[in-house]
Amino acid sequence: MSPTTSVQKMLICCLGMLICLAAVFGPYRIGSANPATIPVTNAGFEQPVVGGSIPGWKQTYGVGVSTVTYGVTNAAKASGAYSIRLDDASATASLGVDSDKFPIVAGTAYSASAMFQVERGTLSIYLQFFNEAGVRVANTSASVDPSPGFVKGSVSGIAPADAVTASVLLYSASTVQGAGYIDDVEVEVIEIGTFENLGQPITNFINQDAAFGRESGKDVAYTVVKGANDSTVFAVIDLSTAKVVKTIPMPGVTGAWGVKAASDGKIYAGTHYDGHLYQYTPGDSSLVDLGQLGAETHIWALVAGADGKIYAGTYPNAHVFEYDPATSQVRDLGRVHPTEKYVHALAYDSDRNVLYAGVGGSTAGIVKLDLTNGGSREILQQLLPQAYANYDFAFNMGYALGKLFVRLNKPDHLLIVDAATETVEYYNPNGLGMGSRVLATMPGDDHKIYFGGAILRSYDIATRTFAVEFPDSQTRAFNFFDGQFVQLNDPAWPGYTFIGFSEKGQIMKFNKQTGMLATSKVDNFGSPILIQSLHTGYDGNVYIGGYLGATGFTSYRPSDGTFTEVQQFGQVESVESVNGKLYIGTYGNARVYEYDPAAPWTSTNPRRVAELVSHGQDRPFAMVGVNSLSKLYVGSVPDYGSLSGALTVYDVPTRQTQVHKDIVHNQGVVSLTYKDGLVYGGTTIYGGLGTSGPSETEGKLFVFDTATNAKVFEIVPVPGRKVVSGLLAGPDGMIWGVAEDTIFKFDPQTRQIVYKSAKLGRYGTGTVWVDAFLELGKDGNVYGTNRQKTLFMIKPDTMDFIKIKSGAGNYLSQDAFGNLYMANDADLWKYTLPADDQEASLDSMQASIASYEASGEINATFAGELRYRLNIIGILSGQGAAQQAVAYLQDFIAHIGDQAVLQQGLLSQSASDALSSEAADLIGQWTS
Ligand SMILES: [Ca+2]
Repeated sequence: MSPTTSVQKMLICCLGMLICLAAVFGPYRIGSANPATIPVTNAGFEQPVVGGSIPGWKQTYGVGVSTVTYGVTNAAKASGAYSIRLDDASATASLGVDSDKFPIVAGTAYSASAMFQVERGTLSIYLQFFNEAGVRVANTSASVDPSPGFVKGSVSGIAPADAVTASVLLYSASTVQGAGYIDDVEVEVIEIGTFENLGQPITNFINQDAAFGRESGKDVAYTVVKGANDSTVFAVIDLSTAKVVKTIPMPGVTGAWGVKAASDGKIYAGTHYDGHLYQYTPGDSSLVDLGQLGAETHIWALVAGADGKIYAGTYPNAHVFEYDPATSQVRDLGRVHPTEKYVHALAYDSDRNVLYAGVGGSTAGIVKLDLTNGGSREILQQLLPQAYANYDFAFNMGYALGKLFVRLNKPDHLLIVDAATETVEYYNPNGLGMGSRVLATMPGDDHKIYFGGAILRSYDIATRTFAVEFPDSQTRAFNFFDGQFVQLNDPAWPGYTFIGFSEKGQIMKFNKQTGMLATSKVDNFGSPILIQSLHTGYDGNVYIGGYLGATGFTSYRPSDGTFTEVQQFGQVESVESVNGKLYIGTYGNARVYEYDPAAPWTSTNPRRVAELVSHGQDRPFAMVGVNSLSKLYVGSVPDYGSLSGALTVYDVPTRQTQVHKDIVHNQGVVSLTYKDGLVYGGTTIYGGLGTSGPSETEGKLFVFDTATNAKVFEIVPVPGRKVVSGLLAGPDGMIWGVAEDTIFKFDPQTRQIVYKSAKLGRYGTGTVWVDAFLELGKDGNVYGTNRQKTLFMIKPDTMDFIKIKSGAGNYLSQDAFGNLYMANDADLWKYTLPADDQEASLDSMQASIASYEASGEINATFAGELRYRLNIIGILSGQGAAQQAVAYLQDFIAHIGDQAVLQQGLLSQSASDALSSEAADLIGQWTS
């Protein structure tokens, strides 16, 4: 009889016994086995009071105030015969009794706790750190509310670098009148793990605009290459070699959406989020900072005017500015549209000295500014009275040969306006888009305007017809940021050759005479890319997405410490697994891709399986997969100008999506977790960019029933908080989450908030979508990070909050070995938990199963079966049948590693790996 068969038989006959045995084991594991305790003198207040003073303690607050009293008493105690009683009857004075200072080690984490029986107000416990001079250099506190019996109050903190001693302060604040008993003070060392910087997984060439010029006798392109960690540079690229030949650092600059050449050959760059205009004179080794344009934060467009003048379009107040090199003055031409926030595009009509400003954010518009007489008016409404409101932006614009080209957005629809008659010459919503940022013309040809680039097209102004320039209709290059015709002095490229410069440092050359197309990419320079997302896949690899745009997508393999090749892909916001397939959510139209990481990366792997733009969705920040339902749940933030986010249900077998738009009114969905048939969602009050601001004031937690496919409950977990994120099916059966500064717990049974504690910082004024992430650690503690780059740990039994590191990490993911990964800008950090000196045991395995079941990583029925198997193994082991117990444990390992079991989603790969490792450890103990 095989072990499996006999176990199955025993499973049937032992059904009743399971219930009893299962109850014996604790619900989860907490921390390491035996934390080191720091002795505190007279911690239990049992030592006799000498001459009115309590050994080991002295009053430090409220000395001499008659309405505040304290003393050792036998009226109540947590242990022994005595406790200390604090009674603060003053509404203005505070009362504090401090322990003797004890030596500590800088950089070490400590927790201080005591038993409290508070009768009135609140009493607090402080852990205070002191330097060599005895000056308090840090402190952390927690307060305890009234309770009928003794309850534990605790607080934690890491000793600062200059700290040498610490004390425990028992305290009633000046504004409260706390009274009650305190006993059994305890100070423990909290073990902290180790950090390792794994480097910058993604470097790339991120440029958002480009201009052409000549320098040192060569045709060059100019652009600004974005870099994280303050590494953005102005770059000069030799177009013949596609190499960066010069860079100039731009400290404090994030990037530049506008880089254009003026008519005098000077180059200008308009930056964000600082809203500065920079000037470069070809050949110089530095830039001239012309300062911030008014109070604007983003320069979205630049265009050359007459006599070396440059015009800039800005956000968030839709201004146009003029810089005149003759006077070195910036002139504010004012707000060009009363309600729209963006001037996203500019075109200059040199024939009439007119500037066109493409505005939008909410509704597209074109403002015509007469630079001669200062007049201005919106013309898009009269040009397209039926259609203008379908667009949110006049996104790109160019002027050439008497025609104004406009890329309306979205999608990209081309509008051609005859500037002289101000009439529509081309507009067809089923026809062409513009593609390129600007237009190009060829010297000596007054008829053709060139645009696009992915497909290079021309428009003949005489015949009003379009032509595809590439000889082969299947040829694709890329839409250009700037394009020009140049003579290359190379017989292989006769006459004029079109050169286009585009995103990612891509260069195209196309010769009209020969039909030859050549593309290249700048390959000798890259800047570190900000990490935008971190998620662990079913395969145990940590998937890393870069910011901004298709900057890079890679993964880290914890098994061998290597990174996979960086792929150019959309801005990845979320990665999740369903039944052995990865799903990738990308920003821009809220797309979802299915990806098989075991197969090569090709044009069809990843393959797009859903796109939510038609439902007004843009940013799929949250995904949770449910293997047993073969479903992927996607939470998203809406498109420009909208507040209505969505929860989308994607059914894997049928590839159908069901979008629950506005599932929480006028909020976006940024966090999801699953437990027992219910999806829990957290929301942000912030919608897409370009709205007039949130209409709601408080982020919510909602409950979605997967059986009825409907939202069944909604609650504000913490009043006044704008975002609810970091949702986690906690180790105690509660749904944990973070609402700005507050850690909260939601009871799925009673649907009430059962715990709230403000431990983090509040937000500023900016938009916040994704904030916190929580993970259940292998040690049973809950780990978290937030946008403020705090890595923290919470012990579920005491709710002790320990700030492990500040400035460490944003985003959080965990590998199968229990290591945590977080981002610090462009750097990937790994945090290894302190070594667990607890040996594996059947108890520890039972606890692991309970913990994985609580977090949804083991199916409930399957968890029951695994418990059963362990119970039987325990019985065999208890009867001295060690060999049989080992055989059953080996079978246990085979069972949880069975591909069929994993594919059915009965347990996750990481749960399988961890349990296997524990079981192997146990076999090692039993056979040694
Ligand atoms: Ca005592």
